[in-house]
Amino acid sequence: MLQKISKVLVGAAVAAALIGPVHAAENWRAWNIHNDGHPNTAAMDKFSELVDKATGGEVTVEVFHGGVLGSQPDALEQVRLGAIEIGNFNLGPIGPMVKEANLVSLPFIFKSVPHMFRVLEGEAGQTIADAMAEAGVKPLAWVDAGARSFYSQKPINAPADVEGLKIRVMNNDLYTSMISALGGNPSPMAFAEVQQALKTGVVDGAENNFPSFKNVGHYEVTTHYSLSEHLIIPECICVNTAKFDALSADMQAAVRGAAEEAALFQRELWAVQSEQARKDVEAAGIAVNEIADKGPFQDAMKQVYDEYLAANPDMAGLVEMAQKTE
Ligand code: BDP
Repeated sequence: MLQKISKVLVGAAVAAALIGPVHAAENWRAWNIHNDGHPNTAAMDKFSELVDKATGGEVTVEVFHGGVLGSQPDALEQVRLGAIEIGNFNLGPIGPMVKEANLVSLPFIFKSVPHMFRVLEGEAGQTIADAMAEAGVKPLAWVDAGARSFYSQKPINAPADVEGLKIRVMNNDLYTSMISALGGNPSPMAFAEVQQALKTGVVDGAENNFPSFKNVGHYEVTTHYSLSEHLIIPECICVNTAKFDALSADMQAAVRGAAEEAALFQRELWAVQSEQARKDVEAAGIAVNEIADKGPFQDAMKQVYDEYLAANPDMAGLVEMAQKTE
């Protein structure tokens, strides 16, 4: 009897060896705050498809849209802990957990979106990426999020127009300092609550790019969008570092390649859809105004930079690197 059992066991072991090592498939959950119709939603769906193909199904990614897995700061914490594996994150809410990432949250630090990508693709970007990976949120690819501008019930042309306004910002002390320096009252709040807050007058205004302004209906509860373009904050496809590092080298390359391809797709889509979003909100009655002189906004930020660098002297090198990048 014993002999029989051991023969069966040996047989099973031989069969397993012939089939090769058995990989348990990695089934990842992905966080995405956006809904259908937003370029990042399409890009995350594409990413999921590409990962499946590139890894032969060894890694799968199920994307949860509309922020159903939680607010952005909560989801970031979940990714750090490995409870959610991956997601499309904005670097704004990453600043409070990874100091280096805060470079991109300094108002007017970038001259344009292409300039922002040049900085990210250089040494400063590598420093940020390394620090994020160290903190458990590893960027696999950078994603475009355009420029953020103010919107409210009146046009904003000068800092004086912000005075006394309650403005919603994302969770990051740099944004509260930014609004205070303009004379406004900052109100940090989760993205999901902003539409209602604008509607009921809990806040007088907010700031975002055109696709997000449109996608979650902020344009339905405001009247003016003023092109301050005070923040150009990149986003990432970011993964829990330990989960990624545990993959074989081949699988890592496949997942990274899928993220890079999805990010390229996102950037193309972004260019087209942010133009379209602007046209759509204008057609719906939003008055978009250029700001003839952004100088006074930039001047007001001197105080933000001074306070920030006094508190974080070790960030001076990164700031200089970004400012010197052509
Ligand atoms: C959008 C970003 C998203 C942020 C949101 C916000 O894509 O990640 O959560 O702004 O303002 O543009 O909270």
